[in-house]
Order: sequence, then structure tokens, then C-alpha cells
Amino acid sequence: MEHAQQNGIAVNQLGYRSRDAKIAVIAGQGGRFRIVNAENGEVVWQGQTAPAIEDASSGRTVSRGDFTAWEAPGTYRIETEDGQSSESFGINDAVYQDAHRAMLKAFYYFRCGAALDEPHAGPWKHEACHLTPAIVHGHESRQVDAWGGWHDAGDYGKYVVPGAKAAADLLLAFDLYPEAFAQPLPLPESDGRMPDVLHECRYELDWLQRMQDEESGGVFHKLTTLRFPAGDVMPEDDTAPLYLSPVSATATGCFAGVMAMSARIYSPYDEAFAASCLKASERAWAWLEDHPDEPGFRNPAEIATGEYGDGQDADERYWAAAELYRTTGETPYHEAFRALAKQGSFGKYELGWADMGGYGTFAYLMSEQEEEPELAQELMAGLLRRADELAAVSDRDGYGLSLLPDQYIWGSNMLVMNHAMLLLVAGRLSGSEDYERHVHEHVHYVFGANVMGTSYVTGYGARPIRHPHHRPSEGDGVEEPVPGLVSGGPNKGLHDDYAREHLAGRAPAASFADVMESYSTNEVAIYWNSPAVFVLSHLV
Ligand code: G3I
Ligand code: 9MR
Ligand code: ZN
Repeated sequence: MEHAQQNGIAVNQLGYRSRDAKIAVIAGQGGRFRIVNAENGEVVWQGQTAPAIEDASSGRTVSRGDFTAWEAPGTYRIETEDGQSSESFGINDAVYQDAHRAMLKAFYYFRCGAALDEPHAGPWKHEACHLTPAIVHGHESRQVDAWGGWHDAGDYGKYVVPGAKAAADLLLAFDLYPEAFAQPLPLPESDGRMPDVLHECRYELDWLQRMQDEESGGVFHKLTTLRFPAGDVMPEDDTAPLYLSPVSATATGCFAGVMAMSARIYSPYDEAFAASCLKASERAWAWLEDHPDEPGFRNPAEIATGEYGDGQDADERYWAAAELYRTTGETPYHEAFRALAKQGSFGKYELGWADMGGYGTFAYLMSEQEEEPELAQELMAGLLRRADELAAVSDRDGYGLSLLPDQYIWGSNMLVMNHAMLLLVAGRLSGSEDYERHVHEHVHYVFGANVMGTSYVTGYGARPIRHPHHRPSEGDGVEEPVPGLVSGGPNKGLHDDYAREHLAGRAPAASFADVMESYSTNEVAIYWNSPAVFVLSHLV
């Protein structure tokens, strides 16, 4: 059953930091609105909405009530003269702390190959899973033991490309906001020396290294069963044979990128591990150089799990070259990066599982190595142009979001958080604070300031999603889903039977259902959590 209903006054259900932008999005023509102290019913502040907007994404007329000026800590709700009332929310500077930790802890819950024990997992504990070696597809007598890593999502597949994105987001978050990771989570590996975020990423990076083909240095695209198990199977009960799909250039490219990044970031904590990352990256790079014209990955005919198909590998190569240059300072990587940058046939500001050029651009712009001034200027100007475009879209959107109506695609919440991440990096590199309020509104959207009136993060907010497409949450017999998971969010593409039957005709941002069956709107995934951890790292 779907519980979420579209809400009259949408707010961030977690609440607001005192100094942040604060906008209540009110359905209808608006007018006067008031802030009421939720404890004693007293009216503490009154305001007037801006003129109403026809909001194409939500399909609604909405009015924005800006109460940024009200900064006093407390618990409140918003009311209008026609009798509407919002969920109650807090104002205080610690509103994001718990959610940030839970969204990072989520990666522990995604772990494959290790038992999740009660001290760390609470009621969501389960046995170890997927420990049998994987058969190399097409070479059936060969097996590779690639245990570990994170399950991708609501399914138990492990895919290199989204895994590299997720790890990169967390590593970048740590790199830019180390103080956000000072507290232990804790994890089984917590040692008070290396921050837990690095322990958690290491769990994935070790698996990624196992995915590198010993024979060629290329990286297998994915490790999955032949098809998806039923929706309530616990990981330890998913015992069908495991297969490695063939090596791909996209997997090998982003592997080289995230490994070179890891070599740099782990070096102060674990020199031997850092060295193994660099070696793995260089080997992957050598494979890429030997394979300049690779076809895009397609699922072998027998394998029906997630494809992560992508015909364009220049962006992954670009990312790899940038990170290898940033980490080693060696000229050939700079040359390769410049050549790829000139090619121009791919997005240089994208942070998705398919288009990863943004990571290369970030690495080059943040590098301490000598850069080519014209190229750096060009990339910086492009980054700011992109940020300005996102800000301009946000200024016209009813909910302050940078998504256009046709961007409510499968995993739209990843775009919401990727855009906020890009705005943060653009602000940091340029010294501009102009993007800050847009970042806040993107976060507010995820936690409830959206047309569904839903918090898209399990366990957080007054009306969080309760029925994500997540096999452990469905199969574990625990009422509450695993906490801290980010739902994919509205998808106007109607890519599952539930959506086709119940969501046809809805506005893009309302094409969402909090039901397990709707995997194309309400699945969870590591690479939807990871940019959200990055963004919240700025706010804690
Ligand atoms: O990029 C185009 C866009 O240009 C176009 O306007 C739009 C119109 O629908 O489509 C966009 O492509 C979509 C693409 O996602 C965007 O990234 C495709 O339609 C859509 O089918 C595709 O969905 C992917 C889905 O797998 C199906 O392949 C999701 O991105 C991807 O996140 C999802 O990943 C799954 C794995 O396969 C298995 N594990 C769970 C995971 C999350 O659901
Ligand atoms: O459960 C699967 C989900 O994890 C994947 O992201 C999705 C991608 O296509 O597929 C889901 O599996 C569905 C399958 O594709 C079609 N039959 C119904 C399955 C859901 O139970
Ligand atoms: Zn597993």
C-alpha cells in the first residue's frame, strides 16, 4: 500500500540550521503564513508568500514562503490562513548530524560477504553471503574469488562502475570535509586511528581490487547471479552461482580513477594499501592503452541482472588520467588528460554512473601538480557555467530544484544530490557563496520539501519512505526498513509494472510510490546514498 500523499505545505522534515535558507512550499495561491511554536501553539513569526508559480515538474501551482529570517532554535510548524498545516520541524544547527551518520552507516548495511552482527547492525543483522568463487563467463572452467564489497542496491549484484562512483563520492567527501568524519560510527574495524569512512571505503576498494583480472589487468564489469532473486530473499539465502561478466573499458577506466584517488588519500594511514592501489591503477591504465577501441559493455545473453551499459569510455579514461596525474605528477598522464580534454565528446561536469567526466575535472582543478593554465581556466569556466545554469533552473523551480521536468528519470535523487555536489565544489573552487542557498534547497527536497511530502531517506523525517525496494528490508522480518537509505525517487519513465498501472499521467516529480514493487521509483542504491553523504558532509 502506498502511504505517501501529496502534501499541502512541504518542508524539510529534519528541520533547518538557524542560518540556512528556509522556504515552505505551499500548494495554491499562497498569501499570509505563520510559524507556530509546535510545543505551545504560539505564533512566533508571520510572513507573506511570493507570487504563485506554475511548477511544471510537480504539476502544481505553488507559493514559496520564505522564512529564512526566523533563526531561533525550537520546534515549529507552518500554517496558512486557509487552515493548512505542515509537519513539525526543528530549527537548530545539529539537524543533519544523525542523518549524515546513518547515511554513511548505510554502506556497512550494504556489505557483502561478512556477517552483520548485532552490536553493529542491531535488528538488521544477518549472516554472511555470496562467498562462493565466481565463474568467469565464457571461460566456465575458470573461477575468481571476488568476495566482499557492497551490494549495489536493493539487489545483490556487485557492479564496478556504480561501486567506483560511490567510493569516489565518499573519498571526496572525506578529502574536502574531514571534520565531518571525526566521530566513530562505529564499525568492526574502528581503531581510533584511521577514520571510519576510510575503513568503510576500504571494504569496497578491496573488492574492486579482486575484480581486476590477474591475467590482463582489465577489470571485470560486474559480479552477479544470472538473474535477480525474488524480492524477499535474504542475502545469505541467495545461493545461485555467481558469474563475472567480461572486462569492460568503462569498468577499467573508473577503476583506474578511484584507485589512483585512493592511493593519495590512504597514503597517510596505510602506505602499503596506498601502494597496492597505485599499482592496480597503473595496471588498469596499461590495459586501457592497449585497448583504445573497445565496444561498450552489453550483458551477455544469459545474464539478466543490471547492465550498466555505456558506449562512451572517454570520460572514464579522462577521470583515470586526471587522478593518475594528480597522484604521481608524471607527464604521460598529463598528456593523456589534455588529449582527452580536447576531444570534447563527453560531459566534463557529470557525476553519474555512465558519465563520469566530472570526477576528472574535479581532480585536475584540485590537483597540486603543475597544470596547463589555459586548460585549467577553460575547465573552471565550464564548471562555473554549469553551476550558474543549475542555479538559474533552481531559481525558476517551485521547490528550488535544479532538475528540469524531463530529468525526473530513474534515480532522479542521484541527480538532485549530484547537482548539489557540483554546486558545492564550484563554490569552493571559486570562493563564491552564491550557490549555498541552492544546495540547502536540494537537501530540503530530499528530506520532504517535495510534492510528495515524503522524506526519501529511510528512518529520517516525519514521513519517510517505509517500503523501499531493498531485499533485506523486505525479507528480514523487521518492521522498519534498514535506516539511512536514499530512495531513487520520482521517475516519469514508468519502468515497472506498478508504475505503469498506478503512476501514468502523473507530473514528473509526483511519479513516485512508496511501495516495494516499484523498483524504478523506490529502490535504494549505494550511488544514491554517496552524493547525499557528500552534500551533508558540508552541513554537519
Ligand atoms: O539518460 C536517458 C535520458 O537522456 C532520457 O531522457 C531518459 C528518458 O527516460 O532516459 C535516460 O536513461 C535512463 C537511464 O537510467 C538514466 O541513467 C533509462 O531510461 C533508464 O532505463 C536507466 O535506468 C537504469 C536502470 O538501472 C535500468 O537499467 C538506472 O539508471 C540505474 O540506476 C539502474 O540501476 C539498477 C541496476 O541495473 C541493478 N541494481 C539496482 C540499480 C538501481 O535501480
Ligand atoms: O529487483 C530488481 C531490481 O533490484 C533492479 O534494479 C531492477 C532493474 O531492472 O530489476 C528488478 O527486478 C525485476 C526484474 O527486472 C523484472 N521482474 C521483476 C523484478 C522485481 O521483482
Ligand atoms: Zn552478498
